[in-house]
Amino acid sequence: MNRLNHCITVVMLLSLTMAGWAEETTTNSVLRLSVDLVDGSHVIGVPTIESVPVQTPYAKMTIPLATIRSFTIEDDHETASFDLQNGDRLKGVVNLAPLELSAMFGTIFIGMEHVTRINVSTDGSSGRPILHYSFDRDEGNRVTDQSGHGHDGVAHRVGYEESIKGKGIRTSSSDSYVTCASPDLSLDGWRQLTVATWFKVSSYATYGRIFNRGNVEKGGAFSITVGGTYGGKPQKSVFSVRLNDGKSVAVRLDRFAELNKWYHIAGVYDGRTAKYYINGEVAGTTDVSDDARNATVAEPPGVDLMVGKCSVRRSWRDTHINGMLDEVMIFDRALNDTQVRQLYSSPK
Ligand SMILES: [Ca+2]
Repeated sequence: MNRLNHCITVVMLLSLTMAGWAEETTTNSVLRLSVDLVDGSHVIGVPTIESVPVQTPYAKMTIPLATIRSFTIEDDHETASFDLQNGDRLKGVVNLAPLELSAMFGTIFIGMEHVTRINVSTDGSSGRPILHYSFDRDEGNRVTDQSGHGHDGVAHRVGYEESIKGKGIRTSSSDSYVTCASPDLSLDGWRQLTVATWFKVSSYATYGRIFNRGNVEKGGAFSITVGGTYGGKPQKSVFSVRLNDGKSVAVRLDRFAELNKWYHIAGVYDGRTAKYYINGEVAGTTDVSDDARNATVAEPPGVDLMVGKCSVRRSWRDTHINGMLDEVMIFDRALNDTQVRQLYSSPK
């Protein structure tokens, strides 16, 4: 926080030209900015501005914040690349006064020369999952989606036990897992993605695969594994996302999970980078190749979400995670570091 205070103090002494902050937006939603700073700090707050003036080589325009997904400030502190909600990408020069934000610790001003990236989110959508299985109640074959989006799952021979948060499910064989059928949950058009869960491994199976959108036979959109054992050797822990146009991105870590210990993991894809989080901290990142930036997540037809295993083939006996899972969540947005940390640190 000292570094942040120092940064903010310095910024408040700066006087940059104020330009074009007064334009109207078309929404009444409260927008929040998540601001990444050059020194590694991160601040979330409600801005006083409602739009950003941008000079491109071909036009001068004013972009409402509500239409922006995120923008990145380049090293010259003037040029910004915008990713818009409709998939458009724009690049131009921004001429901004210090950004005024109502943050948790009061009003602050941040000069753009200290900013590397800004994510825009709408109150009420950011940080809320589009699928949430809390597993707090044994409902037989049914798993009610607690997100309110109706993406209920089907439980296959799972056991319900006391967990790190209420109850969770035990998946102790290849026959115990949870599915959510396509097209109930469609990833079509998604440009960002977050998956998160608590897990505990009782013994290492071959794959240790927790989420699989699709399966190993048909392919799929994404998967996250915690690393199993194959041929006596520990397997990597991998978060991978398949993108349209045949692209993909994957983060590979050494197997980290000790037996009988709870971990929180999250996989985040934001159109530029894939990140694998362990217990609220980034454990590994992989950048998307330039030609695949902002590609949508692949959505092969007719594949289900599988939680706890990765194959529909009964002959594959060891494709599950042998242990427990809890608080399974999927978001159609890329959560930022703070939001992932909150998932990990929220009350047990
Ligand atoms: Ca639970």
